[in-house]
Amino acid sequence: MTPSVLELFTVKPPESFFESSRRVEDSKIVVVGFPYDSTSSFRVGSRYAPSAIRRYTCGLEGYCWELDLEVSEIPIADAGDLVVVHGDTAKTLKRLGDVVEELKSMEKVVTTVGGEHTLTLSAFKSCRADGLVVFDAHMDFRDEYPCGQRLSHATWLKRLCESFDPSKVVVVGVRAVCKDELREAKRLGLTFISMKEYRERGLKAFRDAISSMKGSIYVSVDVDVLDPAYAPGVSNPEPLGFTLAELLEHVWALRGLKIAGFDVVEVCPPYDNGCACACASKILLDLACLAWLS
Ligand SMILES: [Mn+2]
Repeated sequence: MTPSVLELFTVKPPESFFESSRRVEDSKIVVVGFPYDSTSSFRVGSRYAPSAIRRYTCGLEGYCWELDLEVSEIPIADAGDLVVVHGDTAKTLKRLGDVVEELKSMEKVVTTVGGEHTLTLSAFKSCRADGLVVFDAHMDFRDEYPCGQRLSHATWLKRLCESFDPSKVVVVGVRAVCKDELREAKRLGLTFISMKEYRERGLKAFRDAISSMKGSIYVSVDVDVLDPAYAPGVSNPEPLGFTLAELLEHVWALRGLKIAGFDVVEVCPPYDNGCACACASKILLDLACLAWLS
């Protein structure tokens, strides 16, 4: 029998997310690890995050107070890690896209755990959502980064918006940009909420931004949206970020929207003291609960 793309391009690690032993066929939410960090420009090591976060999800109490749901009640499966090709971002993203596509054809909600943020470019397209919500300290809207490199962790959103309406994207928690990308984001009509705006308007800024969203959404959480005090182990730490409670209030505000897929990216275990992995696990738990209720 010919193996499926999923069988061909994933490997099963010894532990599984949330200690799930369910099979992909018997689940609604399927988690895929993306152990890739070849375009990381500052602190490398997010390739180790899928296995580190797996371990932390097994140690976390799986009850979500806000949604009154326990992770064991959710049909969730761990499909293992993508077999990546280090140094070949295009090939690795194509492979992830094929795997996500196959899972979507089985009507699954796909969760990808990075790894670097470039994965969203591929996973979002294959999930075919109508809107995109990104939590990130950065805008990732540069045309090239570094100079001459069009496909990287700092350019993926610019590439994504070449084939997707930027007004259907909401980026939250922005505080680290260069002037050029800010100008370009405004020119193209990208919706974004800076930390400055959040401090002035609170959660209302986000509620207003998502009020016009229709159909299904994809949610991407770059853990560096949190303040480094809460999540020190990320690839590009930026001060003046959210507390985990502030971030989760935004996540809970998504209740009522249909979630087609989501990801949690940029945790960098070699620089972590356990806090970023614990935060990433909690974010995954609440998003999984939210996706199941949607
Ligand atoms: Mn970022």
